[in-house]
Amino acid sequence: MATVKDFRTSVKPNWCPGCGDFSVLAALQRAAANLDLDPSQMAIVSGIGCSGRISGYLKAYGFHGVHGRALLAAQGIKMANRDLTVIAAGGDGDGFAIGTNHTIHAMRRNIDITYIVMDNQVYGLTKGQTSPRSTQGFKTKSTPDGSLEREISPLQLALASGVTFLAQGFSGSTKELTKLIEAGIQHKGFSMINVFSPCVTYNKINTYDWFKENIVSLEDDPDYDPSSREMAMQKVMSTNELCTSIIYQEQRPSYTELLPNANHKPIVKQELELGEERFQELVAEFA
Ligand SMILES: Cc1ncc(C[n+]2csc(CCOP(=O)(O)OP(=O)(O)O)c2C)c(N)n1
Ligand code: SF4
Repeated sequence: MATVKDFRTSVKPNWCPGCGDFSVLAALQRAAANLDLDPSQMAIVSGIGCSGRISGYLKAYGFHGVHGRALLAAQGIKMANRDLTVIAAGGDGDGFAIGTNHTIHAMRRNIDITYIVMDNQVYGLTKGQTSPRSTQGFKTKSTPDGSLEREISPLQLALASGVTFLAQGFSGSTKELTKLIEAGIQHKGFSMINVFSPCVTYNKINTYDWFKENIVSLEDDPDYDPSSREMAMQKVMSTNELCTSIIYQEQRPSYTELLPNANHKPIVKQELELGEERFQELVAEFA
């Protein structure tokens, strides 16, 4: 049986004390242990940002990619070796600014990876500029008079893009977050988990206390049915996206299951030798 220790590296996170990303890392390690995953059969791909450093802190194959491009590498890895558990992770800037298109297309493609967004509603690594998740009026050095633009709505975006598993968690509730990550990893298809992960240094509005006062858990609503996309959309809109728990889940064939070579071995496990006869046949095709 795997333990949390199996997913720890010797590298000490350099996040600010109190950063919400610590809880995301802890929840991911705990979820991996609870699911008895093998670190050598797991890959984590991240973008650039404070949140993106997570790929160096989880013991698994790690790829610290380019800003906004975590999902590209993660999808490539999954297609080459669908036996791996693939996690993509990054900030709200990574996923909902520069990487928005990739997020949308990965969701409609329904490739079997888990995408964790550490949503602190600000750019942390580059020292506190406004992100597309910052609320209208949010003041930073880049918007001294307050952001003029409406914030993006990740949950509505996900539901409209055909996501098959959507959850939202909070770094102040690591237990609930662990359960959500476990469910996301177990889901066969694309799972997106948006996590309110406060930036204690640059976001003095959306703090732990603010979230505790404003978020509601859908688990408290006995009539809530996460298999209804319509109900999910209504709930997300009526709570102004401030809800946690599994918001929506449906089963649909994943991209890798639909691939024409789906019944063959994963690409990385296929024999490389062509054989002289087959080689000559190929050469003849292009002669
Ligand atoms: C192509 C590119 N554009 C911009 C940057 C600068 N940059 C690095 S991190 C970042 C935003 C970080 O915010 P977020 O993704 O929300 O992550 P956080 O640091 O808040 O966890 C930006 C704009 C970059 N590294 N590469
Ligand atoms: S700047 Fe913000 S997001 Fe970055 S490590 Fe510090 S608290 Fe976390």
